Amino acid sequence: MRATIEPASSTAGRSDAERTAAGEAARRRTFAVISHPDAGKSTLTEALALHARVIGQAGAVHGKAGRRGTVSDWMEMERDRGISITSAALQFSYRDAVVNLLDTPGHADFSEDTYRVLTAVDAAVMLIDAAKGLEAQTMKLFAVCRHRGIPIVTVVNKWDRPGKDALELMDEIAERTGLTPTPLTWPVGIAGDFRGVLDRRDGTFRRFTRTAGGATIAPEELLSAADAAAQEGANWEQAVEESELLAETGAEHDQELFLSGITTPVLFASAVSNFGVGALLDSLVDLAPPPSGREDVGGAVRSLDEPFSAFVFKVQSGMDAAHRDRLAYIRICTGVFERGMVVTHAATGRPFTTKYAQHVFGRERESVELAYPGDVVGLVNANALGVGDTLYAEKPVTYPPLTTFAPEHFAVARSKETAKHKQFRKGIEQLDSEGVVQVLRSDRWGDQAPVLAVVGPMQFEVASHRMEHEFNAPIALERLPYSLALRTDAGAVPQVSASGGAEVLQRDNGDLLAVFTDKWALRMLQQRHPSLNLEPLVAAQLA
Ligand SMILES: Nc1nc2c(ncn2[C@@H]2O[C@H](COP(=O)(O)OP(=O)(O)OP(=O)(O)O)[C@@H](O)[C@H]2O)c(=O)[nH]1
Ligand SMILES: [Mg+2]
Repeated sequence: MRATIEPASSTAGRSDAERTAAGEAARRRTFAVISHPDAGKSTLTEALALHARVIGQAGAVHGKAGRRGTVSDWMEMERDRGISITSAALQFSYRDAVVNLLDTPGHADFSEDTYRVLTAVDAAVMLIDAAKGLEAQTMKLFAVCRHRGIPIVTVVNKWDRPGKDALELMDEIAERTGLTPTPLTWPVGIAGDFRGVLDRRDGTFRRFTRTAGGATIAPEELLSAADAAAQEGANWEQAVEESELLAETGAEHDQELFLSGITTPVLFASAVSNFGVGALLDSLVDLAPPPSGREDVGGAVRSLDEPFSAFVFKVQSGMDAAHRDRLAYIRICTGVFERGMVVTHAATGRPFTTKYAQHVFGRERESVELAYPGDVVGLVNANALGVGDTLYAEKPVTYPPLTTFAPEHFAVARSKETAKHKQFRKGIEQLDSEGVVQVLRSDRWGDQAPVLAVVGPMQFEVASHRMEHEFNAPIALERLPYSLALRTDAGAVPQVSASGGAEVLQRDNGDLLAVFTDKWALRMLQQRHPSLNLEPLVAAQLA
């Protein structure tokens, strides 16, 4: 079954006077769903969309018989493997709010994509697998959110499966992240026997009912504490006792502490059965911060009511064989966006006409006429726009550029079929501009054999797959032994090139990268030539 997407009508029921940028921003909630691979982000994204009635039926990632793929994992490779390779955006209305939700890939190899998404959101939903607790990639993402001042709502997912003890999980969060968990809901029934949740805000019991395959909204019954005690007995008693224990340790929600990144509200859920999803959506609307003004490169804040401004956090093409176009995803920072408006591309000073603007989710597209701060909009055929670029109307502004991660894997790419030279060139150029891979060149390898540089080797697979299926130019990759890249300048080229286990490669924009097999090759060169200009890049794990 195909999903029917009904994007939020962002101005429904409002008078013109109320439709100011600041007024509309106040009801926007823009957040990313992040975690270690496989914790259930795409499944939760789907469940949230289902709950907001944006789609009629939830799918599973591995299109099980009778259930289609999740809406956000649209790429063929994603469906085959059941993982997310690239982020996806979804907008919907819920209560009086407009929610912009970004599902991100969990795999470390695609962490640059996740990182870019985190520059475009105001809050994050961190998923923890109830059985696994805090995993490596989750810890890194916690650190990124902390560094960027992004408040985190934590969801303990997969409570329908046997897993850890709920109190132990709270200890783990506190000890390993330094954030104080302040559960909003508390599970009734141990992991594997999920009866419902105790709503700690009013003491009621939200009992869940299983639906066939979890494909539709799970009905919730609201029971008073007395009824819950009578019907659930020991399970309820235990939840109440644990909740009281938490209260004694001060684990209560405090909005200020949450927004300043000291505490994290926690909810329990089973995304695949649609349990606890309604409470999460309500909490996000009630607690997640709306957009606020954004700092420009100089540190000055442009406020929400100033003229339109936005920045590109993602570029993607080939999303659909039927739409072979290039999309630049912008996050609107200030002002009102109207489709067709002519804005300025800060990097070049050139005008850019926003003729085709869309909300994109999976394979569904819907034209956007008006958008406000916090909204994510896909600009079609935005060939001039690159990741990190600023767009503005009237009053100039440039937002800080996005960090490029240091590549750690390198391979020479060659066309398998020499006759497909043109397609090869076009495809490589496209992958470079999207940031799927970084493309480097040097005299040593020649123009026909660019070097692809990536953070994680799965990016090579995506590049090969897309070169073959999208650009019709299959490639052969020859791995190079380098693992370390530093920025350098022309003055250092002779010394680096003459040194063992090293060479200099160039990006299309002229940037020079010195690459080394390992830190010893680098140290040897530095010992011999201490004054060479070699600047470290941001390491993926430190971003
Ligand atoms: N039992 C159970 N399984 C779940 C739940 N949520 C998701 N899953 C399953 O876990 C697997 C991974 O789910 P995804 O939603 O693809 O996970 P993800 O976090 O998006 O994974 P990546 O995008 O690759 O990082 C799938 O097989 C889901 O069906 C849950 O609440 N309970
Ligand atoms: Mg996913």
